[in-house]
Amino acid sequence: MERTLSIIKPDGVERGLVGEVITRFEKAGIRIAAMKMRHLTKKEAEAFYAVHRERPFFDSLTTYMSSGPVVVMVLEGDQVIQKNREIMGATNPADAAPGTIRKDFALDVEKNTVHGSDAPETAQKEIAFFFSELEICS
Ligand code: YYY
Ligand code: MG
Repeated sequence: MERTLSIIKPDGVERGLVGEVITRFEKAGIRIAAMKMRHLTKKEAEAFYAVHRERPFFDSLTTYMSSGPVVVMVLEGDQVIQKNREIMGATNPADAAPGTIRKDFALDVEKNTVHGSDAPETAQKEIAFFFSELEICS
């Protein structure tokens, strides 16, 4: 059993896609173990995406991620890190496979509707960024 962090980004919340995204997870047999809504500060968004600090898109990305509320979830399941990445699709919706969340809903490479951890170490770090162990229902 594995855990990953999922975020429905401001463009997803604003366009009323929360239910649609969660439905896709649940239909894939993924369990939601924790969930909350947050409006990140710019500083929090910068801390969350610190690994991208040197990238040219960092300021725009963190301004966008703090522009409105997000829904943050811990997903649980067998190989859920990889499974979630598959359901999300490629970072750039132009490259995303048909039937993925990003192909169906992302507006562009920045406003791409969802975040998902990319490896076990990052999943652990990202979950701890938002949730205490007590908030996770295993
Ligand atoms: O993990 P994933 O979200 O698929 O992509 P990352 O390469 O980790 O980039 C994080 C985040 O940064 C991406 O979801 C949108 C934004 N971004 C961007 O705005 N422009 C790029 N050229 C690459 C990434
Ligand atoms: Mg990433």
